[in-house]
Amino acid sequence: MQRRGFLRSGVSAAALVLGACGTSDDQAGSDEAKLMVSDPWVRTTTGKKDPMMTGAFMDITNPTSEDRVLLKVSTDASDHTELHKMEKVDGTMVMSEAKDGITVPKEGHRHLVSGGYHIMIMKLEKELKVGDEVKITLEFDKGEKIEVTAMVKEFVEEEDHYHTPKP
Ligand SMILES: [Cu+2]
Repeated sequence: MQRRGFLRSGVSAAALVLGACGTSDDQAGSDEAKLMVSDPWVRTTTGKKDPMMTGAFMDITNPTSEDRVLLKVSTDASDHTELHKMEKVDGTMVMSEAKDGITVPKEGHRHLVSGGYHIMIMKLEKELKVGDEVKITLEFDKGEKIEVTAMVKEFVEEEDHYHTPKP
């Protein structure tokens, strides 16, 4: 009963996100610069070779005067996410887990893209169709959590990024 399994895990993920929101102590009126996330989206799994996994992409802006690190991500689409990086090793793009997290440089940006650092959503039990929404919660090194709603989209250039360039 895959479907029932999905419903259960979906509910527990949503509860976790709510719990996280309840503990945040927002300093209203503070002029302290804050991390920002923009343009989040998730690649559709419709018609993909491996519909159990996909990537999430976005831009993270760090206006503060210190490097910050994205340590953990959770979603309401699956309980299984990883932070990944892609690097060129001997001329081939290789994907691996970013075990130390993803650094967002001070007074700078980090673009999460399919050919670089990105978020991997795994063990999906439901198709993510174009137009669906996925709630994503990002956790950073100083404990702040940012929740965003990512739209599911098609990514037509994917082959160019994920596959080894032709010799
Ligand atoms: Cu990946």
